[in-house]
Amino acid sequence: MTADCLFCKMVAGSIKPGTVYEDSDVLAFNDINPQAPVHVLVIPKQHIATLNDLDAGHATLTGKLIRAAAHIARETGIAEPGYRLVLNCNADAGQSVFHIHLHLLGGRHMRWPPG
Ligand code: DGP
Repeated sequence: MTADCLFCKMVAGSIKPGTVYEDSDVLAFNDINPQAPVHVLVIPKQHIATLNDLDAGHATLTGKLIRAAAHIARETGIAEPGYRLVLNCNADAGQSVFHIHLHLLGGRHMRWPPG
């Protein structure tokens, strides 16, 4: 846990997110500013600031994040016709919270390329 990290406070329970999924390693909650009918953030409970901070020891954890996102997609009914996972890394990608998170977006048609 990092004291000044918003998402660590959600993991610790001092800020209550709209939790949609939780297990021993992963927490998922509704985004405060949804960009699609379903917009869930899937985070590791462990504080990792950016994608650039992942190493080989995080391989199992990153697999759990993706599998949790797929589980939530099924549970929220967006697995078909489809959904998108986004992981922003640093300034040019628009990362604003420096605790890695997958954006799970669905419930509408997605355009490509993203902005
Ligand atoms: P990113 O820009 O990729 O770092 O995404 C950060 C996301 O975090 C953004 O979509 C909005 C969301 N967010 C920021 N503050 C809060 C909050 O207090 N609660 C929730 N549920 N989401 C938040």
